[in-house]
Amino acid sequence: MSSLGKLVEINFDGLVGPSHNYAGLSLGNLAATKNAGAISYPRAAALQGLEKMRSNMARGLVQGFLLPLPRPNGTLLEQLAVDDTTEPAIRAAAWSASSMWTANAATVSPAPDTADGRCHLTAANLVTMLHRSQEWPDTLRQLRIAFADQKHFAVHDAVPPAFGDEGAANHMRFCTGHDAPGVEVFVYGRTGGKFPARQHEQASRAVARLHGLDPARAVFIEQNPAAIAAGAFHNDVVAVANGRVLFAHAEAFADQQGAYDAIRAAFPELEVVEVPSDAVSLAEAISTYLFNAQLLTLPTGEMALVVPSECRDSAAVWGWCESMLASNGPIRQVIPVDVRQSMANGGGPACLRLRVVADPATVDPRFLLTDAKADLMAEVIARHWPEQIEPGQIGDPALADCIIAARHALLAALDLPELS
Ligand code: SUG
Repeated sequence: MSSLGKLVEINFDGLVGPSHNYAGLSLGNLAATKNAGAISYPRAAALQGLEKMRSNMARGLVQGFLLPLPRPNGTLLEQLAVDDTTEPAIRAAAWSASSMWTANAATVSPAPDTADGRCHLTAANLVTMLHRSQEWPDTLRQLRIAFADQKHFAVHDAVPPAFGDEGAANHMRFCTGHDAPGVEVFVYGRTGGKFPARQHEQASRAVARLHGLDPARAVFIEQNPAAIAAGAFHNDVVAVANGRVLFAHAEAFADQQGAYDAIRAAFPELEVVEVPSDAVSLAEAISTYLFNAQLLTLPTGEMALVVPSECRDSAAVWGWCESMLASNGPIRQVIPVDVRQSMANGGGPACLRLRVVADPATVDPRFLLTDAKADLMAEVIARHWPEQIEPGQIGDPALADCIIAARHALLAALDLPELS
């Protein structure tokens, strides 16, 4: 067993890349399909994400980040022999900034949960969607730099493509404290509905084995097929966990009571905060992304729910949040944040971050945010990120040059030449 320093949750947010656009590539992701063809604002999008990072850091939390992947992806364009006759969506895949949603970058098992006492990360293959399937080799490269310390981290290749894996978006961890072993819950979908089930049970089981989890502390639960059909393409659209708390919609799981019982059997301290369907319908939960929230333990010990500002615009959702706060439950604050550019592609506050429980001193410091670094990033974004991208510009060589140069400017500013 390695010696464990002070383990804290570090949120690694994906910085929104300069090619951020609305191409409508994700079937089953209602926001993304609805906004297909809209004009995107990459600069505003990146600054919104950075503001979220800054506000969490200002609350005393350790904040990390992962950087945009190289786009347009020349390898993918070549592999698909993209030419003037190719459908726009195929070309757009190679331009996607989807790596911003780092909840899909990997699944993470903190050191106290694993057989060898290291924190394990498995890059997610994301095979269900073309534009996301190109991410994992570059994500892996980045994870291997950020978590290069092999005494404390083990970074695994993605599981084979026969089994779709969408990473931490379908994974929840319960614990009484980060130094104690937790219980890890994997939520998978079954195919057959009108939209793809993106997380395969066998991918989840392989990840649990790769990470050396104790089978008594790993729970596998089926997502409600009705939730997938209603647009919950990942479990984190209808449920989120932190510490002892599971915050979930009443229709999140195929067998709701069975899911609670299975988690409680492995983790008796479980506290469920369930939102009933008559207070917030599945459709309203999905359009506001109430559950795609960051459920954070603040340094004071209080739990706060960082929700998209869309939640405040919904009378049903905001009313429910207010009554929850009045009821004196475990969640003591609800904090709206504006990530509307990401939301329009189906990515809320929780999609934008990968949680890694680790001693910050063991992480490559170039991936940890400071106020000065945030200022520097904001300057690079303001100078280099396109203000807007219209759908017809995807494929434009001048725009491609601008996007490539923008990313390189950021890598230079952050002293990460290995990623160029
Ligand atoms: O994979 N959207 C992403 C959103 C991911 C949200 N992540 C979590 N729930 N954790 C997706 O569907 C849209 C891109 C486009 O259509 O251009 C997109 O990929």
